[in-house]
Amino acid sequence: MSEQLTIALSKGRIFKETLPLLAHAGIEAVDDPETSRKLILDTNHDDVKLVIIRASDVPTYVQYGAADLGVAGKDVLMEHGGAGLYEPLDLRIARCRLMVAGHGPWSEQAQRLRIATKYVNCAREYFAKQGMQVEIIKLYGSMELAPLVGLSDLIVDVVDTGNTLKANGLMPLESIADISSRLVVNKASMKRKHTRVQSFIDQIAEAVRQQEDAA
Ligand code: PRT
Ligand code: MG
Repeated sequence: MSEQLTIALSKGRIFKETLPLLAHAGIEAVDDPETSRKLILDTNHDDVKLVIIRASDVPTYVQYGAADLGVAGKDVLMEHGGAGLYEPLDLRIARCRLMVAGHGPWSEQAQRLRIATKYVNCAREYFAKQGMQVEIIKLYGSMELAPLVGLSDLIVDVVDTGNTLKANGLMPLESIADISSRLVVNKASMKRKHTRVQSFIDQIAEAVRQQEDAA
């Protein structure tokens, strides 16, 4: 008897960097999500499917059991809050930092500082810990634009090379967290499909170790 395993992934860097880890567990995608319009990808195993969704939707699919497992950035997981999820493994891929950025160091001012971000929960918590009263402005992308057009004083976003900040005349100011992608597992799947899920986790863990050793 073989149980179905559904794994949620996002296109782009997470898919690209997860593929070699899946290959180590003997799983290969039949279609390429960058060219296919399919949202459910078959693999070389009849009982393993990949669902391709927005990065920020991965925790939700796994939380509700629509996928047994998923790969999501720690930034996305911190923002989601992690309810209903186990996070058994740091995949050490898609690494970056969650940062505060702006034109320059901020100073106390009469009005509350305005922060543009898609990470509203992370930003609120960070500035509260600093004892700063701020106004959070929710955006869905291109946060770097906000300070340039006077929408906000600062942004909270993930930064890798910093080139995007630089190209827009911004600088990194404070680091909130080091980010990498994590394997997440639905809590009910972990119980009901324990042997299958645990052996998948073990194989991916071994792949991560091998990749680290090779680096
Ligand atoms: O694109 P979409 O809105 O669908 O979702 P997404 O942007 O969340 O997905 P995706 O695939 O871009 O990112 C998935 C995950 O990759 C994120 O949740 C992070 O955990 C991780 N990651 C690693 C990054 C980066 N590096 C990164 N550089 N996510 C986004 N970026 C952005 C960055 O914000 C900047 O705008 O890429 C741009 C280039 O970065 P620099 O600093 O190298 O110039
Ligand atoms: Mg993106």
